[in-house]
Amino acid sequence: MNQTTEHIAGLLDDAAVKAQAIEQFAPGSFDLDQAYRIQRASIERRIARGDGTRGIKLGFTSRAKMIQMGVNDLIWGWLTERMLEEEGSTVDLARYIHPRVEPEVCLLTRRDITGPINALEAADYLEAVAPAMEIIDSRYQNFKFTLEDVVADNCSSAGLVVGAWSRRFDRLGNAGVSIAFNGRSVLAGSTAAILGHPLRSVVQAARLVAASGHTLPAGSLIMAGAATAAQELVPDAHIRCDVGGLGHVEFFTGKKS
Ligand code: OOG
Ligand code: MG
Repeated sequence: MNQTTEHIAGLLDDAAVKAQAIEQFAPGSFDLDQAYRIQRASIERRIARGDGTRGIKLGFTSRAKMIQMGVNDLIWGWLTERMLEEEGSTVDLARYIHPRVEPEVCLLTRRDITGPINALEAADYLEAVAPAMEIIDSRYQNFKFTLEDVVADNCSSAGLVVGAWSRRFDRLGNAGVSIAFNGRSVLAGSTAAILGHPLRSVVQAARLVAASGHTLPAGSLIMAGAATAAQELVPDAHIRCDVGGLGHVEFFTGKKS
């Protein structure tokens, strides 16, 4: 691993730890392959501090997200134990730089994923599904990045809140999703926006992880990607996400620090 990969991983990791944004890298500083190596090197730093990988997330699985961020390729990053925020708890916004929330579904695997799988096989690899919210927090100033930048930054992963698990896989497709802040709806859409059907996120996850030379052990989480654009979190609020047929998930934000 060359110096630059480690160096850039260190800058991004520090930014996350200190909750302080850094400047975007100069265009062409690294290509996509190196961006994924930087991403992994930044995760290794978390692991060295006692954190552990818990699964993966997909990004830009919906048009709404691609349009919001001006980026148009599927990306993936790692989820770790310490990113898990407890459902119903109060999230400390001071841990984040400029957090945004996204309505998602989370899938729990029941078999090791060691290579590509197809859409018909996907449900067979799953133990359960839950309504979820992802808290993304770009380590770049003003949430501005190229595809390479955001991949190096572990795809803005910062937190996730997962609701109750069920085996209602039949309810996954075209379910209405919404997020409300203090009872007022701020985002609405459908799980159909996630690659047409969230089970396709499992297919893509398997393909991408296999291509990277990694495997996903049984019991991994897969965040399917946002169904809508992301919304900036505000302090002192009740945040609730409803996913039709799957239930809801909620948390609170703390006072401004
Ligand atoms: C990148 C992460 C995108 C999603 O669900 O599409 C993502 C970002 O927008 O900062 O998590
Ligand atoms: Mg997301």
